Amino acid sequence: MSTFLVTGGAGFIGSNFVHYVLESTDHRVIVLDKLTYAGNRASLKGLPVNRMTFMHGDIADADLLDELMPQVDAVVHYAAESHNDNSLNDPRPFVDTNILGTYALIEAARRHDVRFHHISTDEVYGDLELDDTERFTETTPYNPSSPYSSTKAGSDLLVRAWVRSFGLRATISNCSNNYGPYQHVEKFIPRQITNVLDGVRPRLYGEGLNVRDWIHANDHSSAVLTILERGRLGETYLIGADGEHNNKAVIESILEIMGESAGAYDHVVDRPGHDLRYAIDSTTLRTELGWFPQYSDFHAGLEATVQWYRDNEPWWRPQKAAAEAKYQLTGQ
Ligand code: NAD
Ligand code: TDX
Repeated sequence: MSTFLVTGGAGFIGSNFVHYVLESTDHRVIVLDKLTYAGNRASLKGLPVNRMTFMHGDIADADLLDELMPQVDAVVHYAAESHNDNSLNDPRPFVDTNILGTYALIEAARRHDVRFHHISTDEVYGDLELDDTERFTETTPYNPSSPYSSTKAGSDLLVRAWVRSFGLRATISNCSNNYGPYQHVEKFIPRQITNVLDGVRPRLYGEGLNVRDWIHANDHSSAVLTILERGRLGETYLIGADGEHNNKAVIESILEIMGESAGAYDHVVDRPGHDLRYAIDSTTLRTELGWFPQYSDFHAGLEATVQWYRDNEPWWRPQKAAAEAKYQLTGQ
């Protein structure tokens, strides 16, 4: 039995990981979360209090980290500013949390010799052409496009340097786009589902031909746990579930699932610098560590996600107006 320090455990993917670990193992979890606009304690409701402790705080707080590190066997670092559109409007918090926050954490992990797993994104590799058969691999050169993805790339490079220079016992994973319960309504899929629930037409950026490689958050969690259990120190693993779909097709599926006509959406102004296509080759993780995704039917996963947002309006409603007010400023 181990104790994990899960940073950002009140956010979308972090909270899914906490649920997954507490349900499928006997490990304990300490969540460290600053509760920014994206953090929500309600995402951790109902979890066993004897195995999960919540600590409200900033990953950049070195004194707090010195208190927490002796209590844990590993850090699983999800905390980040995570939304590309926000990073275009105000990049500063991205530099603070994603770069300086990660720096504070790896320094603390080094001081206390604690195993570290860094959660990152496929966006560090930039984008692929729509008609390209290539996918990202562990050796694809870094080429981030947005303030968000460049700060994630910077944090990955810090972790790699701490491994090489200081022997930090670390692994890194770069995952594709996640969907599932507890995702903030600013993000593409929950935004469109909750718009339809509110009688508002979904909003597609540009022509909507951009492709994302969707993976259910539970599959991301099982992959991270596999890397914590069997990953080779110093390695980077790509996590993906072969779920490429363009945005237009995703909106049409949501509309179909929710009983609306396929064309009942609006095109809005495109995202500046909008990455065209992401696609992950996760062969290393599958062949070396024996991981496989369980949620291979994207349409069924989308149906379950629509149902989750139907059933959990008290969870998302408090965030909806503020998220839409931000989009109004950019006409999106
Ligand atoms: P999210 O925005 O839903 O959650 C982020 C969490 O981090 C929130 O609970 C927030 O309160 C917390 N946080 C932010 N700054 C903090 C700080 N300084 N100190 C402590 N806590 C802080 O994000 P998410 O979508 O769950 O993403 C989690 C991680 O996974 C990020 O590192 C992101 O880059 C990565 N990732 C996300 C995706 C995706 O599709 N969403 C895909 C690949 C990788
Ligand atoms: O209203 C919208 N309409 C639209 O067409 C929104 C919010 C988005 N989009 C498009 C932009 C993207 O092509 O949908 C796609 C997905 O958008 P986001 O949910 O903002 O995700 P993305 O920018 O792809 O980044 C996500 O995946 C990688 C996460 O937010 C990142 O944290 C992760 O690293």
